[in-house]
Amino acid sequence: MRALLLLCCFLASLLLSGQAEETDDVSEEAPMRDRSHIEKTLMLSEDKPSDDYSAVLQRLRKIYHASIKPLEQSYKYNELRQHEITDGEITSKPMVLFLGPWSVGKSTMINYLLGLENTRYQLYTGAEPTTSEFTVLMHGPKLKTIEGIVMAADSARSFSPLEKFGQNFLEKLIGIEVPHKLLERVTFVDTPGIIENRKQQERGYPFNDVCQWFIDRADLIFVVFDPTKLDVGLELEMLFRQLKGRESQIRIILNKADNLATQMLMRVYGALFWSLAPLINVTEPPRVYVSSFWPQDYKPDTHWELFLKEEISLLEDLNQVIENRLENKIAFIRQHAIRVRIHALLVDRYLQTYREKMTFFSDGELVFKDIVEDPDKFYIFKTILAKTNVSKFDLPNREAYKDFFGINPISNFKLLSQQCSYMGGCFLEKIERAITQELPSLLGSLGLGKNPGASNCDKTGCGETPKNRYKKH
Ligand SMILES: Nc1nc2c(ncn2[C@@H]2O[C@H](COP(=O)(O)OP(=O)(O)OP(=O)(O)O)[C@@H](O)[C@H]2O)c(=O)[nH]1
Ligand SMILES: [Mg+2]
Repeated sequence: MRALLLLCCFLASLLLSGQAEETDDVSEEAPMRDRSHIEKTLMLSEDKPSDDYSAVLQRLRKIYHASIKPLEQSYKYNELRQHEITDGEITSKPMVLFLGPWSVGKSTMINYLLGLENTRYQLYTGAEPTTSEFTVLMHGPKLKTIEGIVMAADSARSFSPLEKFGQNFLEKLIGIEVPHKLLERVTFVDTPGIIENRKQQERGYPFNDVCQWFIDRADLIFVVFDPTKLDVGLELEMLFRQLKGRESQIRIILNKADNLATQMLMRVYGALFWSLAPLINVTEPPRVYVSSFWPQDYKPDTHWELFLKEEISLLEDLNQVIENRLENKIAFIRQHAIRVRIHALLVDRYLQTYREKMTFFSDGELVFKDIVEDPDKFYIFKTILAKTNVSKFDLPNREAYKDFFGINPISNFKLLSQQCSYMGGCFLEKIERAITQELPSLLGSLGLGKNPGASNCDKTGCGETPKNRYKKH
């Protein structure tokens, strides 16, 4: 069966590569597309000092260390969400992530946006599955490749937490430093394409977990499709499950639209929505860009004006992310702080309940097991909702606390009321001050705090759920 599948794949890639010879390859003579709209939309010729925001980022780092991290560590938040924030992450540039099935043109698109094709910097592309590494394209003074193990060892970079995915994965991680203007403002991440009949374990590392790590941190996520790969299999379904909660960062790209006649394109567009609809659970449909992101000139008998407009819209979208990078970073840290606060309140509530139920003769383990098994019987979550002005949509999954307390016995924790010091104040007060005052006023100091009430939000009552932060075109 397996041999048959492999044979099919081989034949399919032969067929595709045959096609590619006719249509896909960027031959020497193929007329190249004018790139001026890219330079113009991304304002690449303008000299923007890259470190003019560093003062704000330093301030943000300080708030995080002084007001958020103590509570995060004290209640082991990292073991609940596996999300530890490093300094590198606070000061890092916006990340643009490319995901999608194999051979849909992700690497070609990165080459095109950066103008890398036919240079020694270009990413390897081809009609068969080509990219096998998570490739991070960053800015650097000269072309340099950095091994995954080196990237993970360098705590100044935001990639050091990736070490936890193991050595096998680090061999599949590669950094490329390129002296390119756009990379002074963003970091691109190319990923291996999804192959439906490949099992996770065949890759030798937890592919889905790694994807999730990048998804959680990306500022913009391009999910690329091509007209020949619209079917949704288990792997892609899994990917969309992982994208849940990041809907405002997702942009769907129907690439290689230059390959199709208009009528066909309309059908394919409809089919794409039809396949994706069950996977995307939001009221607002995702933004879909239909174009061809490669350097060859648009074919004259296609709707090239539309493709060009779509391309410019996508570039404007990218520009927005660059422009909003500080607001997004502050919003991201604030959202993290809100989650840490809720987690601390919950652990505190579990602990209070445990102490209330304990008598001199009770078996501590049994009493706590009872509470963890059925927290609703003890009104744990309801009390948090009623007393602390937390949105019910922000409450974490109850089941996660069974695992959490499985590895962290309740006796390891102190009550919130005991986490105060004479000089430093209370951990809870500090994080609340960060959420309601310090972070909103840092946002306001950018001159962009459009919400006049932002700095007086009543305890976490405002803006708890992230807004769609990017303008749509
Ligand atoms: N006609 C057309 N072909 C394209 C376009 N973009 C990419 N291609 C071709 O599609 C093939 C696959 O491109 P890649 O960039 O390697 O695709 P990928 O998504 O990175 O693939 P993996 O790394 O295997 O996941 C190459 O032969 C490209 O020349 C496009 O806009 N139009
Ligand atoms: Mg690729």
